Amino acid sequence: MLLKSQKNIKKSKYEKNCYRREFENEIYNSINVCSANIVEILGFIFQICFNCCCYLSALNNLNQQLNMLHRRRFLQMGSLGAGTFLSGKLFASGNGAKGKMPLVISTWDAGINANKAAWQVLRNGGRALDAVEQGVMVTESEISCCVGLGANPDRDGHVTLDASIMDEHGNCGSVAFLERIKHPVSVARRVMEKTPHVMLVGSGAQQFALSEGFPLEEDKLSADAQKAYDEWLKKSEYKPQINIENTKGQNGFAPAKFSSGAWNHDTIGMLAIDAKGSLSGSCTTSGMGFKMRGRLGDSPIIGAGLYVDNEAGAAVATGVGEEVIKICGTHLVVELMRQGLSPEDACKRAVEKIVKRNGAKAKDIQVAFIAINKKGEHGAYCIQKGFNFALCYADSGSLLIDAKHILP
Ligand code: SD4
Repeated sequence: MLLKSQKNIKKSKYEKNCYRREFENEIYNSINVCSANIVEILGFIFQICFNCCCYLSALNNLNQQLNMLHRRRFLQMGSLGAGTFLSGKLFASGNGAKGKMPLVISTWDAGINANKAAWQVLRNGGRALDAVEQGVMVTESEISCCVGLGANPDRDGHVTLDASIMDEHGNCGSVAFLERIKHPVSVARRVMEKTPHVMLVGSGAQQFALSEGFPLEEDKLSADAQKAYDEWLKKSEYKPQINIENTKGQNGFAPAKFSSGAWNHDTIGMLAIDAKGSLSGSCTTSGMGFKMRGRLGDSPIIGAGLYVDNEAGAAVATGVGEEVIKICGTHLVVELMRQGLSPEDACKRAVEKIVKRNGAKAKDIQVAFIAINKKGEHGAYCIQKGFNFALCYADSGSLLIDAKHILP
């Protein structure tokens, strides 16, 4: 009996051991199955993540390619003259947040008076072309001033005048080396409107002016100009003055100020955009004071001293004309605006080009550009400190603004 029960006990121990081993095996197996599944699941998740990354990077690439395509198309449109598209779009936005229409800007402080006359035309819905002609005529009429017959003569003692004008249709006219005619800008307009030509010079320009009814003025220097010329003759030093303000009235090649108190600048350039969004520009000058007889600067040369393209913008230059001619300055500014640069950036690029090609000599040169684009935004830039321009877009009058400069 005892033996039997002992056997039973043994058997049950044995069975228990068997059960335990079986149970352990099962657990072990299920752990194996589980871990295999976990590895499989992780692999699956990894695969999904990998696919997502590939998909996102492909999307990103596609996006970049689309952007580049869009940008290339934009630049092409600018340079190929699809300015029509640009201007249409911009003009449709009318008086944008930054741009103003109508608006007039002109070079130097003499621009304040000139802008008044131009503004009268613009505020009454007049054409920008009439505004830029009538505006600078005011400066041409001032006797103690920088432009027109009251200005400084050439080194032989004769006042010779250059002027140009350009309208919204790309028509242009200019006169150069014109003597004894009070309003060269109006003669330039007649060349544009009444002849098949763009430019008339010297006695031919004078003959044309007389045939158009412009009176022949006296061959006499203004009191200020006579005084300055007598002074200049003492040394007869031929050294063009770059920036009259920088002389502080001393040791200047030409007197810094006229007896009227006006600064002795010898050019006015004016740009306007009218209520219809049409652009025009004008430029009139006696050229550099005490220049060589027969010398022409940039002012009568279309694309140098003045350029207007109604699809892109308008620009006018002042300063050492020779430097402006060498880079076709105002044409460059307008083309840069067509490519999307702001008027200020376009003017800056053009003066940078002059500075770059002159190297160390640039410190002796002053050139400034002013510009407006189709939105009525304006801008200016000059090589060195001292250039300012007058801006008018309201009855309250003009603001005189110092332009930014490249050199200190
Ligand atoms: C010229 N650009 O005859 C003119 C001079 C000028 O202010 O602008 N003076 O070269």
